[in-house]
Amino acid sequence: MSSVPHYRRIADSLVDAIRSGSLEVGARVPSERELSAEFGVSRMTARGALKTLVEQGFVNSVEAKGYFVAASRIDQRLQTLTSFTEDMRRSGRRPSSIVLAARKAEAAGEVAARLAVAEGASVYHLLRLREADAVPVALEAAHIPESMAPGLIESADFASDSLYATLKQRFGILPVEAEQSFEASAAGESDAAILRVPIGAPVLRLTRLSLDAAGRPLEFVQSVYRGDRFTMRVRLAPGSTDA
Ligand code: 16G
Repeated sequence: MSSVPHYRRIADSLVDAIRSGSLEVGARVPSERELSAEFGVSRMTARGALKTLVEQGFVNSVEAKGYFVAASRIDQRLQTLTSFTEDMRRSGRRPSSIVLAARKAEAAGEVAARLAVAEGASVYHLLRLREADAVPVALEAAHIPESMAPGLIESADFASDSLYATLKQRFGILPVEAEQSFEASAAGESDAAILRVPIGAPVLRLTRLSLDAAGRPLEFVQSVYRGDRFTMRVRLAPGSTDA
């Protein structure tokens, strides 16, 4: 007899059905009554399974209608400084990118200020549509000082290669510290078209400034993440605001 509680076993089998596509996004999930009959458990156990799936974001509960398969969200853990490629692989998804721009540019305004380079200094501009299992999920505009990684753009194919892996392998540099900010926003016309969401759909605007081991700014990234695809998760330690 397995030690996995019955509600967990039912939840797991529904997750398998969702992952395999036999229960598609928007499909009705069997009700408490149906699950209790199918698995030979009490209604309360069946309810526990459905509640677990709602908490994990696999299923939405619709008042008086039942439970429905939710569009799957990417669970993004924020305590480590990881790349998109690593995040997607960890969540069992296949990362890919469409390179919309990869060129040299002159630093100006906020980009120059955040990278602490002079206005007009040479930076690489890398604009990528990031995909998870071939679905567009984020638009990332990265700026990297040319002096940090001369020849960066020519040294990789960013449709498939990871920026962080390229920086590490080709240039021996790594982001070791970063500051990231999040703002809720609505997709404008061009972001909506690229991310394939309706105009005005909720998005998160993220910025990340990463520093290398010597504390030098390495990348300044302005991203637009689809609001319906991500859950940002952070673990909080006890502390006090006046620490
Ligand atoms: C993440 C980073 C981005 C970085 C990218 C590198 C955000 C919020 N986060 O998406 O700063 O450039 O990973 O990913 O933008 P890669 O190594 O897979 O190319």
